[in-house]
Amino acid sequence: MTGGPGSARPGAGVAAASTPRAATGRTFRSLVLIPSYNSGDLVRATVVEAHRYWNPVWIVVDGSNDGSDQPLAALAASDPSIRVLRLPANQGKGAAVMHGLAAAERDGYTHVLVMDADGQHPAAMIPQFMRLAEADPTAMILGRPVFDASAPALRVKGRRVSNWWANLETLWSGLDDSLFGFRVYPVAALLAVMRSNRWMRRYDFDAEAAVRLAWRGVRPISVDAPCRYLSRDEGGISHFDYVRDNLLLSWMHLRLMAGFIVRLPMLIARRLRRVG
Ligand SMILES: Nc1nc2c(ncn2[C@@H]2O[C@H](COP(=O)(O)OP(=O)(O)OP(=O)(O)O)[C@@H](O)[C@H]2O)c(=O)[nH]1
Ligand SMILES: [Mg+2]
Repeated sequence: MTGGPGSARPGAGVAAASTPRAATGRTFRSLVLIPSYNSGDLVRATVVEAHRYWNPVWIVVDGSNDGSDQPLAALAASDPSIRVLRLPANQGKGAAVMHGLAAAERDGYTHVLVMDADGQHPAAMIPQFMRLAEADPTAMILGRPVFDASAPALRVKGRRVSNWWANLETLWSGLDDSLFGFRVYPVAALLAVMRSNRWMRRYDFDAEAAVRLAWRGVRPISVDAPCRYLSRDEGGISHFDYVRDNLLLSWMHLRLMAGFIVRLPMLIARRLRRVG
């Protein structure tokens, strides 16, 4: 495996040996990709924490104008396994991930673990997720969020609606959570899906990626992963806008339902093959 566990000492990660995979014929190479838009102080801490467990770690600064990219530049200057990519203007989470994916593809990476910049995701689980991806490089490894009391009830309930639709759209093929952003994706498959349509560039990325990859036959493997909501005092920051982003998600499910209807015979046939 190229790309490898960090050494639990920031900035001192070690790269493990390459592992050729029979399943894909390609060497499994993975990195951690963190899209960041105005993430405040948390993004630096998130990168340092992720780098304790993996290298390389790449950050896509999505047109941030809050100065949060400055400490990242310093980190990257001191450690070649940390890399900062920049978009000149804000383009949305999906567009930021896609920018990082294209660069990862150019550098020969087969898998990326995407995680949020805002300290909500469990960096300590990165090695486990990477191991699962390496064991089945054709699958996607999806975090199944385990919320604590810090999670706003409205958000927890709201995601059940999106999850229900995503499960219908994939004929209950195993997407436990459609929205959680802590995941390992096969790079080539996700880029193919994203290049085939002009959606998935903003907050509609996570759910649409899971559904479209499942349609493509990428098997979801779901793993429980804790998700924290940090308080304002802790620097907690969210760009989720209830009206704008719920409208975006509703439009997304509308077009995914259209895609679902077209694919229904294929999904039923696939289901029957699995049962038979
Ligand atoms: N919302 C948003 N996030 C972006 C954008 N570009 C990059 N991101 C990153 O995408 C990740 C998710 O953004 P959040 O606003 O926290 O969305 P979320 O985690 O689903 O929402 P919460 O559950 O409220 O935290 C963070 O790492 C952001 O920095 C963007 O244009 N909008
Ligand atoms: Mg968040």
